[in-house]
Amino acid sequence: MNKKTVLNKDQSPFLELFQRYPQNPILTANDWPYTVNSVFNPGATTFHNKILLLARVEDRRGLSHLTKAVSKDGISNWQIDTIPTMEADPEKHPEERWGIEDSRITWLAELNKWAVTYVAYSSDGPLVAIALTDDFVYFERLGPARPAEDKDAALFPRRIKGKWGLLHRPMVAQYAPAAHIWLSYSDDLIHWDERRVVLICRRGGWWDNSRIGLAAPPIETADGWLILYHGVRITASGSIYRLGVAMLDLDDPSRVLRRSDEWIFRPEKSYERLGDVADVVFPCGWVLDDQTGLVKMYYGGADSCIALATAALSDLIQYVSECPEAQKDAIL
Ligand code: BMA
Repeated sequence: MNKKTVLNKDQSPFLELFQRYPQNPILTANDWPYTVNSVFNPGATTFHNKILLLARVEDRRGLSHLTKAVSKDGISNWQIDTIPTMEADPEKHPEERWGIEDSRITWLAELNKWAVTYVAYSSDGPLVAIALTDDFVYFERLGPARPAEDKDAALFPRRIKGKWGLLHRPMVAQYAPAAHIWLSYSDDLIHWDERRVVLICRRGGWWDNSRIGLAAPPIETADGWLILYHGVRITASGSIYRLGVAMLDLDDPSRVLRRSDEWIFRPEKSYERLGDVADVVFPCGWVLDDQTGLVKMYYGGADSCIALATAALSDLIQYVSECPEAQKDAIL
């Protein structure tokens, strides 16, 4: 356990960094302007001084698309597109045969555009695709960045040593059944190489022992790149998706400086424990308010709804700075 932790006195005797919005969930299928099965796992960003979510919407066939919801306070009065914002286009992009899922949004100041990394569900399995947009109406698809099977990807907001960096989670036969977080670099956001492993699943009884994946895009801090990731443990009654944090070196993000031993957020509430897939908290976006220093984390609950939890960035940084140095090569 960390020496110092942040106590959420109002909610539980446990040590909590993130505080749930009491009226969670903030968005469900019932809020949608058209008929859907579920809404969950949204990417998130700031857009014209509002919070924009790009929700994963699963239709009643079981296939997903992305639809945006915009709100001034990021909590209520969501304006939701009345038709899908970004739909799979399997004719032009065969890799999107079975839909598009789980967006992560990064503002790229150099291009004056947002990059949306998303999962294209191809007939070979899920793969990582990237699109650029400046209005969240038209999306310029750059095509697959990584072949199947690969997902949980987000870009760093700026070039590192002249190259774009992408964190992602390939399934690599050599390391099966575990799945780790990797880093690839590109000059042009289209051709990706120099892949290297960054964060590994821990073995044995750990909470993140079977699969891990990046949750939200990295946040740049003076101490390094702060990342949030989900970790899966498979149990006799199914998988549990929980969250951890790590700090990566600013100049070489394949170097993990610190990593939480303990999970920092887990399914507890009924909307996280019960749904289409039980016991899942799955963030794809967090938004930092520069004025208040608060991070709003948007996450899917049990693959069925969208919920919100907030933490002070300074608390997250302090917490991770007291975490152990990462044992990168423990498994490989
Ligand atoms: C992962 C992704 C997520 C989903 C989670 C739990 O593999 O497919 O979209 O929320 O499983 O079902």
